[in-house]
Amino acid sequence: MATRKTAKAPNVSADELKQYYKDMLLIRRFEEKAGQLYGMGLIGGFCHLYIGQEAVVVGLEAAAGEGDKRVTSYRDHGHMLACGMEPNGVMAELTGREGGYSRGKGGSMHMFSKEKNFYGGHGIVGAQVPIGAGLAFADRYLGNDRVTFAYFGDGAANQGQVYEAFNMSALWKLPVIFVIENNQYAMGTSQKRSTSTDEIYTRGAPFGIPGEMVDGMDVLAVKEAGDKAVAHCRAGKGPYILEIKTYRYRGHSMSDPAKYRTREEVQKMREEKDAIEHVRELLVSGGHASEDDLKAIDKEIKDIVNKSADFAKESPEPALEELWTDIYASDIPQGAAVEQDA
Ligand SMILES: Cc1ncc(C[n+]2csc(CCOP(=O)(O)OP(=O)(O)O)c2C)c(N)n1
Ligand SMILES: [Mg+2]
Repeated sequence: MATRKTAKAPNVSADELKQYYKDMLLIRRFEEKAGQLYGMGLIGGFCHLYIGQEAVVVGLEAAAGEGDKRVTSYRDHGHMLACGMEPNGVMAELTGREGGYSRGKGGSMHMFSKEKNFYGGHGIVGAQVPIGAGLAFADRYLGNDRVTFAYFGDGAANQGQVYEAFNMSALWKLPVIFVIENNQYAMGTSQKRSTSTDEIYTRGAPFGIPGEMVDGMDVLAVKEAGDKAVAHCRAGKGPYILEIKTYRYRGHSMSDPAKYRTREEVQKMREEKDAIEHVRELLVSGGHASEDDLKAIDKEIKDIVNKSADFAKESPEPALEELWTDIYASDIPQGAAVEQDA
């Protein structure tokens, strides 16, 4: 395949590089399996695959620290796996089974993990952005140095509520990184047809929010930009925008015939820009992994994914009584004694 040069020598250890490779491969193989299960009728409803975009979430998760939060859209399986949620629980949720993260009641777009600080999975375009600002507000209020990653798409970047969230975040110096996953399409509408600028990251400027564009097919570039954004937020300087240029190889959802772009366009991205191939080349050319090592990793990942599919198939459908659970929160902290900023 055509090689793409990384701007500079990777500033990460061989172990880190290998970990990025594994993390991205897990997302890809997991989603390929989800696509198969969908085709077999084992997954119903909507299912939006993340294949092609893996470097975005893996690079940013590598920049995140303990206690940091994340919230995203319906294209969310990659985010869940990258923040450490269990493949078994995610696959079981996709198939609507009791062993799933929402006990089979949420499906692809509605999974959460309090333990991993993953706040969904949201089907309303852009709705997660003010939620991200709210999560960051909570951390600012509590006086800790946690950071929230609020992911959204290029299409969502044209939503009014995004700018309301920008305004309040800037005003209150909230520790939130607005991550625009610019995969260049919003359903069948290309960025060129929908968006007034091809530099969406500049839209924070009127609010005084710094931003930058990042190559989302290069996990190292994403990690580096993530480190910078995290340091900015942790230092109490307020929000930061990362517009990460990426590409989805599959349709918008499983039911998209993808008539709005050519096969050649997709093929070219896969052949020339694929983020996983990029790291594979760095591992091999740097002498960090042999072809046999990579085969072993591939097998290890496939085993995890196959096990998650078996787990999902074996998990029962939720019992009827589940209809009445998880409706109201029962453990809302009352009058938590937190001191407000002066
Ligand atoms: C408020 C709202 N309007 C419209 C839709 C229908 N819809 C679902 S996804 C989508 C496109 C969003 O594109 P983008 O933000 O670029 O994210 P991507 O799917 O590319 O990850 C639209 C219009 C919706 N779910 N919610
Ligand atoms: Mg998009």
